[in-house]
Amino acid sequence: MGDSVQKVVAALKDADCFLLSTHINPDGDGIGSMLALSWALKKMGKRHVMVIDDKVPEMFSYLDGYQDILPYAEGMLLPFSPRCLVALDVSNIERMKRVTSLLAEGGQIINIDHHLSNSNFGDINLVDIKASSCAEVVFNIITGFGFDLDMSTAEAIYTGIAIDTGRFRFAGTTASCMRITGDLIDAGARISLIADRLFYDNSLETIKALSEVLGTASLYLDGQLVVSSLGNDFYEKNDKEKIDTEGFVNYPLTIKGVKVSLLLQEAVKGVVRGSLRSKDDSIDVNDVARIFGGGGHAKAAGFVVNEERLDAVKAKVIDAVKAAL
Ligand SMILES: [Mn+2]
Repeated sequence: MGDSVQKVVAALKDADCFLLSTHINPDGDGIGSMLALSWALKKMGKRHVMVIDDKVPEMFSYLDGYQDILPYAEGMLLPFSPRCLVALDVSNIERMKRVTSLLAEGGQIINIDHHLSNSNFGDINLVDIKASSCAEVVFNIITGFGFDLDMSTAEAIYTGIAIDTGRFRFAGTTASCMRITGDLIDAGARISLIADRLFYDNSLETIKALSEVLGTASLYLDGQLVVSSLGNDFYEKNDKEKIDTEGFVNYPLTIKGVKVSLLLQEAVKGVVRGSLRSKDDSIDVNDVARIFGGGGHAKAAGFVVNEERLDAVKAKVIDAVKAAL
């Protein structure tokens, strides 16, 4: 776990001029965690900016403060020189890309996360691998400040928890996670609206991509592994910008007898992205992803391989899963 919630609370109270960030390809946990902490810093009168080295996904535009998240731009001017970088849901410092270059020389890094694969890159590291989400860790920090929860903060935290627990299904969905969720609803989080925005807002291209992925599903290793893919030809024939494959890897995992699901995608020619999910305690997909330079959690991990064909990557991952089973 590294440093304690109390230590982070004290460090945040001490410092000023914060730069909040999350990983590239940001998800609801990263965005929600950033916004929740931003509301707390605002209440304390602390100067802060939110910057990510990616586009800000439009699907989170229902969150209050969304419009204040800035995409990184070369030579961008900030209202102050950041003295403290708070990394949220970031397993590895490289995943923030160029955002780190905005931190003033000698500035400190506070690393708040829940990934098993976290490299503890911060000066302060609060990595709670038992937490359902980074948002849950942020909830504990905000509780440490002693504020009442407001609706904006509650919805940001709820978004992170709902996404990272796979709608309250995964192992991280503990009693304490559910109690926190109860507090968020008490604070006014509009859970029905959030569910609509997160899960019932697909494009036609996304549904066609899902059909394509499901059509490729094949079983390996006596039915313990299912592999599906979305090749570069599909991406080239359709509007890439409208395809969101988040969560696709979970569908084949529902097949009876399957322990691991692998989804391979080649959105950019020559760049193969792998997503791994496990529903069996006997196999840790974080270990498998690490072989390919990635990581994540025991039951959900990913990796990116450059300059290799999708079929070649597939054969290698099947071998790695075979060895891990
Ligand atoms: Mn997360």
